[in-house]
Amino acid sequence: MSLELYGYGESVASNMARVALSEKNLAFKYNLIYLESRGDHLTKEYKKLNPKNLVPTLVDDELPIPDSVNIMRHIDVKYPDQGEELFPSSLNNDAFDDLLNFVTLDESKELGDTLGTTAGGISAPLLVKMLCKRSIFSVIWDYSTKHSIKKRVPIFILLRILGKPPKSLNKKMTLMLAKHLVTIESVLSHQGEFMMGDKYTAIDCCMTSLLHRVQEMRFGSVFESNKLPYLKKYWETISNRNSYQEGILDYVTGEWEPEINKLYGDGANTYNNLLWEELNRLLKEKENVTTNM
Ligand SMILES: N[C@@H](CCC(=O)N[C@@H](CS)C(=O)NCC(=O)O)C(=O)O
Repeated sequence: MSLELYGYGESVASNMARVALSEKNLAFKYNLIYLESRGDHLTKEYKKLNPKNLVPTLVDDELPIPDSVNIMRHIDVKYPDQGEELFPSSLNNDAFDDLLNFVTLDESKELGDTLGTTAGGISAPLLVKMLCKRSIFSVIWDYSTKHSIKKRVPIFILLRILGKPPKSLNKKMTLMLAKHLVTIESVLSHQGEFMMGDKYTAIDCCMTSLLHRVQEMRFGSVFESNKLPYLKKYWETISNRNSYQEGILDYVTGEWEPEINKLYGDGANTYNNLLWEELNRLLKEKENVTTNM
């Protein structure tokens, strides 16, 4: 058995795959692929492994498997008796698929439509900081000649030219984050330990990565408040599993942290108040619906 993973530390999708590998107790050789700051994912060699120029990619005995969800499915089929069962056959139903779609990072979906794509969206200020480590010329050249997802090219170039994301994007992603967190709170009101109830699944691998991103982007007050009690308890549960340390914290490159400190100092995300205004509004709306029923 030889497993190799290509990924980046501060990447939502790479974190999902690494959490899953840890939950399956699988060891692998790791290849760090720097994204916006160096463009390692845009090289010809890497494109042979991942034609979409995205991370992560797992290589299993020379077979490249791009995409975090495909990686999770592959290791779950190949190692059915090892670690957690990520796609339990007893949960093979529409509710599982819908929730999985909601928490994965799907490049065909609009930014903000799901919790998965929103986690990408709230990271925009950091992606720009990483892009700004390179000259405008090299970003324009690299992305326009080498990136295979053509609809992403003008976005990356525009972000590099502007030097920061437009306020309207940050605002929209914050409002979508509030909406999706309220949805997750409702899902977790079943009071089971995990997203699908009592059984840990691939959805929880994804959630570990998404909620880590919420924390990393200094929106962590949502895990401290009693206004979202189920979310608070859930974060406590998944962040205390070994896979959080082994799949995420152990792989942080350190590229983001100084930039996050420059943006927010010791404090919360600049949009944290907006997040709470929206959360309070949505929670009140939900309460009114319940009391009027
Ligand atoms: N559906 C893919 C999405 C992968 C993805 O979007 N990866 C991001 C990092 S989290 C990436 O490679 N971004 C680089 C780029 O878009 O240029 C998966 O789940 O693996």
